[in-house]
Amino acid sequence: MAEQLLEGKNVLVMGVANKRSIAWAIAVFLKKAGANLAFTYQSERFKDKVGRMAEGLEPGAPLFPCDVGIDAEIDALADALGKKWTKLDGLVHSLAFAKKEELSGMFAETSREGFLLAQEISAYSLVAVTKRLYPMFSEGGSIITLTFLGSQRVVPNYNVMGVAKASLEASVRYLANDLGPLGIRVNALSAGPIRTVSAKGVSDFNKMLDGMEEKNPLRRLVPAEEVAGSALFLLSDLSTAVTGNILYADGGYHIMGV
Ligand code: NAD
Ligand code: IMJ
Repeated sequence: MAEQLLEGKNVLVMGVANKRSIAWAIAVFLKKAGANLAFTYQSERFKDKVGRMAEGLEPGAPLFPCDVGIDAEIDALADALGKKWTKLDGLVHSLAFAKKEELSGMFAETSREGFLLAQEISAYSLVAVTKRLYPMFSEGGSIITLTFLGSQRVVPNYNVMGVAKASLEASVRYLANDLGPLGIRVNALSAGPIRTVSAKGVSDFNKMLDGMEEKNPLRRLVPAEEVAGSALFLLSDLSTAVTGNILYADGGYHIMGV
């Protein structure tokens, strides 16, 4: 059944760095559902690795560089993708960045530069990429981004990223309103903590994972492969009535009080 869900659909996946990336787990799932995939990578440093992974999953899959901090690279991505595909049906935005020094200690110590950088890469990038790519969604489609509960609640050390994710989630609502008339849906998927490069080195991460597992209604953490199931739902025609939503794929953790 899931084999047919994305048959004939073209989906661009942004944010694969390695096999642990949430974007990668999503790509693997989308492929199983029959999607045609294209990938972007952040910089030369990731080119060979992401290229090999993409080639293994889908031989000949289009692959483009795109540092979302550089408008010219987003323009070049849109041009290059337009030459490969005549239409786009799905976009996975799975990337974020803040300076490491802003992700511990007091949020009150956040620098102006660090605040703006987190906003630029982690929130504005969704707007920037959508702005260039929505004209390619000629038959409508679905855009998803990845977010985290730290946007709504204070999560220790998440700091400037929490504020950037709040901005990202609000951007999802404004984009959903703009693009709804074109049949393009925009949603965010709020994942629980997952051990990826982006979670590496987070102070007390292991302690936090233990605490969250105990408190979680499902009494377990949710791996990227399960988040991918919700991504498939949001990208497929099963969710044609869903837009502007924040879907929690966190085992229910977000409902808990104490
Ligand atoms: P990851 O490190 O594998 O992915 C982050 C990606 O962001 C990388 O591919 C990196 O190349 C990309 N990136 C950073 N700066 C960029 C730039 N300037 N231009 C282009 N790409 C850039 O980690 P992940 O955990 O898979 O993170 C993916 C998304 O999931 C992020 O938005 C993150 O906030 C979100 N998320 C992660 C968790 C978690 O616990 N790991 C939980 C909820 C949400
Ligand atoms: C990140 C920092 C602090 C607490 C955190 C996280 N918790 C979780 C994460 C509790 C789950 C991971 N997460 C949800 C993210 O969105 C991570 C974003 C991120 C991570 C890094 C680490 C390396 C770096 N910059 C980063 N920028 C963004 O230099």
